[in-house]
Amino acid sequence: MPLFVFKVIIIGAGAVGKTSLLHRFVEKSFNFRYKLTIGADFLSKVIEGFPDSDTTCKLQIWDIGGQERYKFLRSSFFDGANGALIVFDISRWHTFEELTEWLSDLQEFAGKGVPFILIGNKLDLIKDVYGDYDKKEVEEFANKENGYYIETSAKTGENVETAFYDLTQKMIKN
Ligand code: G3D
Ligand code: MG
Repeated sequence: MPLFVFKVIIIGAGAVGKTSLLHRFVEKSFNFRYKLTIGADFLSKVIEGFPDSDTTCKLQIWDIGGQERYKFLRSSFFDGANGALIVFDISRWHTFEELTEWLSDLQEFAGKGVPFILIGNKLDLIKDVYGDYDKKEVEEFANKENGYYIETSAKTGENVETAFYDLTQKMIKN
C-alpha cells in the first residue's frame, strides 16, 4: 500500500486564477468566499487509487496568495516543494512573460529538477483572445524547460483534474 505525501505549490502572477484552480480541484467549485488570499495558505487533497489501485497520494497544495510581490518571503514558500503548477492567464499575455522569473525562483529555491506543469488558465475566455496568445511558443517554452503545457479553466473545470493528476504522476516518477 504505497503512500506518497507531496508538497505542491501554485505560482504565477496576480489574478491569473491560482486560488480558483486550487478551490476547483479540492472543493469542485468556482465561487468561494475568500478570493483574495492573504499570505500563504494550503489545502490538502487525498487521491486514492492513483496511479494504480493500491497507491494513495496526499497532496498538500500551497497557494502563494499575496506573496507575489514579496520576493523575500518566497524562499520559505518554495522550500521542500515536490512539484509546482506555474500559471499564467491566456487572456493577459504579459502574465506569460513573467513566467521565466517564476521558473528561476522555483529552480533556485526548490531545486533544479523539480517537476512542474505549465498552465494557461481562463481557457473559457479564449474566444475573447486576439493577437498575442501563441500556444506554440508556450509549448516550446515548456518543453525546453522539461515541463509541459496544459490549458485549463477554473471556471468550467476543464482540464483542472488532469493538470493536478499529471503533476502527481511526474512527482511519483521523480
Ligand atoms: P490568483 O489567485 O491567481 O490571484 P484568483 O487569482 O483565483 O483570485 O482569480 C482572479 C480572477 O480571475 C477572479 O475574478 C476569478 O474569478 C477569475 N478567474 C479565475 N480563473 C478563471 C477562469 O478559468 N476563467 C475565468 N473567466 N475567470 C477566472 P474576480 O472578478 O473575482 O477578480
Ligand atoms: Mg490568490
